[in-house]
Amino acid sequence: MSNLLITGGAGFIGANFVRYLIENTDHRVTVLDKLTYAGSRASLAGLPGDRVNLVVGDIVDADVVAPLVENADAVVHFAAESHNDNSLEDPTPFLSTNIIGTFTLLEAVRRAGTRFHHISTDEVYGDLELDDPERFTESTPYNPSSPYSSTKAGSDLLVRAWVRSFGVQATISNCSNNYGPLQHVEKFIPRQITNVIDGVSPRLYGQGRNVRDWIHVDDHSSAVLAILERGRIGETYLIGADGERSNVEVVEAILGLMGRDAGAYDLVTDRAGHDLRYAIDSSKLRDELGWAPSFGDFEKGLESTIAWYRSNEGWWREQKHAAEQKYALTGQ
Ligand code: NAD
Ligand code: TDX
Repeated sequence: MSNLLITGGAGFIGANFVRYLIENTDHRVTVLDKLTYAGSRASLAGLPGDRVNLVVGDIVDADVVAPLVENADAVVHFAAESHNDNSLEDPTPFLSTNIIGTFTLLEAVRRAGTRFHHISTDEVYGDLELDDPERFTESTPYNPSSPYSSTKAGSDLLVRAWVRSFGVQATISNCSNNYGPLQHVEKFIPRQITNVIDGVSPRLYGQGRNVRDWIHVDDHSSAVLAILERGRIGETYLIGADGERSNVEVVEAILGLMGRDAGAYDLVTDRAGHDLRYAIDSSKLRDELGWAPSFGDFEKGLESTIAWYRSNEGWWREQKHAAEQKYALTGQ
């Protein structure tokens, strides 16, 4: 049994990863999370107290980070400011958490000699044309578009440099868009599901033709565990499940599954610098580590996600109001 330090473990993907670890391994977990607007204790509710411990703290704070890293066998680093729209309104916390926070963790794992896995995004590669036959691979040049994705790109480059210059034992994964339970309602899929529950029309940016490559969050978790256990140090692995859909297709699917007219959505102001299309070629992960996704059917995954939001209004109701107030300011 190992002790894992999971940063950002009270957020969407981190909390799902902690749940995945508890169900599928015998590891013990310490979560380090600042509990920003995006993190909540409720996302860790019901987990066994003898295996999961939450430390509320900031990854930028070296005094908090150092002892936790020293007591861990490995660190999996999810903590980030994660929402593109927020990064357009105020990039400041993105620079602090995503860049300085990652730097602080890297310095701690360098001193302690601890294994490190860095969670990143396909957005570091910029975007693709709708008809481009190529998809992103590990050798696609970095070309981020937003304050969010540029800070994630910067954090990836820090990890690569700490591996090369200091011999830090790190791996990196860049994943496509996740969906599933416990995702903040500021994000596309839960925003539209909770809008429909509230009798409000889904909101599509621009013409809704942008394409995202959707993966169920549990498939992201199984891929991260595979890389942590069997990935080669210094390597980057792209994680994706061949789930490309245009935003309008996703909204039509949500409306259909929730018993509404497929055309019952509104087109609203587009996102500044809006990336057109992301698409992942995950051959390296599949061929080298034998990973494969379990959620082959996007519509089924969407159906269970809708069911989760219907049954867990207590988890999202408070954040819904605050998120919609923010969107109202930008007409979105
Ligand atoms: P999220 O916003 O839901 O959760 C982020 C968590 O980090 C929250 O619990 C928050 O409280 C915590 N946090 C923020 N700043 C912190 C700080 N300074 N110190 C400690 N904790 C802090 O994000 P998410 O969607 O779960 O994303 C997790 C990671 O996965 C991020 O690194 C993101 O870049 C990456 N990623 C996300 C997606 C996606 O589709 N959501 C896809 C690929 C990669
Ligand atoms: O109301 C909306 N209407 C809409 O059309 C919202 C919130 C979004 N959109 C569009 C913008 C994107 O094309 O939907 C798509 C998905 O939007 P987000 O959920 O904001 O995700 P995205 O910007 O693609 O980034 C996500 O995936 C990569 C995560 O938020 C990032 O953390 C991750 O790195």
